[in-house]
Amino acid sequence: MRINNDQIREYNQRGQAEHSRMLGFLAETLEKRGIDVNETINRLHELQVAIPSWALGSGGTRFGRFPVGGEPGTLEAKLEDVGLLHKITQATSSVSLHIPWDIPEDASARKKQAEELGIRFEAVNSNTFQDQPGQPYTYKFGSLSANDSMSRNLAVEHNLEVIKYGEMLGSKSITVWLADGSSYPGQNNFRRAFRNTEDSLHKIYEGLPTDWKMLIEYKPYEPHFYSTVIQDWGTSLMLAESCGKQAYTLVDLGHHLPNTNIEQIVSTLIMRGRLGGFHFNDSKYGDDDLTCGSIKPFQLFLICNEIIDGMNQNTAGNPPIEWMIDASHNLKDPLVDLMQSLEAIRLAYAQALIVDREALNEAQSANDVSRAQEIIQDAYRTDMRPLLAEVRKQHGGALNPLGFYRDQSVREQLIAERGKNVVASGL
Ligand code: RM4
Ligand code: MN
Ligand code: MN
Repeated sequence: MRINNDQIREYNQRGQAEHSRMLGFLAETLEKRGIDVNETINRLHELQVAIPSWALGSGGTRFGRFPVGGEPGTLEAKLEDVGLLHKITQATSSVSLHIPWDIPEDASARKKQAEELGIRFEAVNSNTFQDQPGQPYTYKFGSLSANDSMSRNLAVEHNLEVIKYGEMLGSKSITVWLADGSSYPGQNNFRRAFRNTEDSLHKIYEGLPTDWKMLIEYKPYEPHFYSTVIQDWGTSLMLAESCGKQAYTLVDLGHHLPNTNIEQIVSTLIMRGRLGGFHFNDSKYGDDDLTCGSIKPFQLFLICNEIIDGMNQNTAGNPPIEWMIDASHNLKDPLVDLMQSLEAIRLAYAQALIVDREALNEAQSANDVSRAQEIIQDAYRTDMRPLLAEVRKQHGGALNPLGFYRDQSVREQLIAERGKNVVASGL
């Protein structure tokens, strides 16, 4: 289904009076604080977050999956959904594919379709955490780290193939996430697993086009429960440095043990110029893949704060960070959930943009702890939502994406078009 500009315009007109009132108050408040509202609007529009192709259907847990209906059953339909999201939110101008869940059968047609929808292809993701039908060697005991060289080679070949697909679509990066690890003490040799992984990554890196990046993700546990080969940011950074300049660490918010100070990790990686990508989600316990900002919005804000501060200085020449949502939707309508995430990310970013950095720097230098805390919390407690609505409106999006989505009965229309039982590929 397609949404046209008139539908959005008509919807926005209905909310315009209330929007003007709220925006007027916020703009005045910000200007009094010496903040350039138009510049903030432009910076917010630049924050475009990719949608992963596997997040457009209902995600399951290992206990079950409850499809929402009208899910996109093909890559073409998935792109349509991302186009739809972008049309409404103006905040997600790219899509990230997972191969082989979403092999582009006709790459040029998909590329053309994406262009028409105003979206492009961001990082491609390899998948060596599942065996594919008929696969000659298993990943059961590891892929890039496997003791069996045949499994390792297969995994390397798969990653090289994923790069080929990405090239056809115009992607410029590959994300490698490994499920490799062990579940029992003594099951495997840590150093051998690390060296095998390093060696395999080098082979993939050799096949990386010169204008591409390799993003290496880490995760402390799951699916293995005793050890993970790339368990943390330090291990990922070591591997990235060992591969070369085009390799970076990717931070997934759900891939930390409880209470880890993620903002500090982000700050350190930018300082070294190695923060390549970001997977947004939220969690209470582990890799819960919940809606961004639903559990720890303050943490999200603090992370954005470090990103903005780090990238303002950027002495190590960290490249622009690749943003992506990496969530799973097992209760909510995936499109609604994604819109909530997009809003939460932009809100945290908007609040971080207005931190009074000069005053903060002075307070820090003077060891004025309470003043520093006030400055941070002052920004966090500013309701920037009217400005987010304004950014969207200026670029043709809906003042209130969720309101618009419900008003136009988008899910009902998708169900009518695609049927109740179609299920999207993914976890
Ligand atoms: C992993 C990791 C990867 C994602 C898979 C589906 O936990 O977050 O980024 O591709 O899940
Ligand atoms: Mn991830
Ligand atoms: Mn994850």
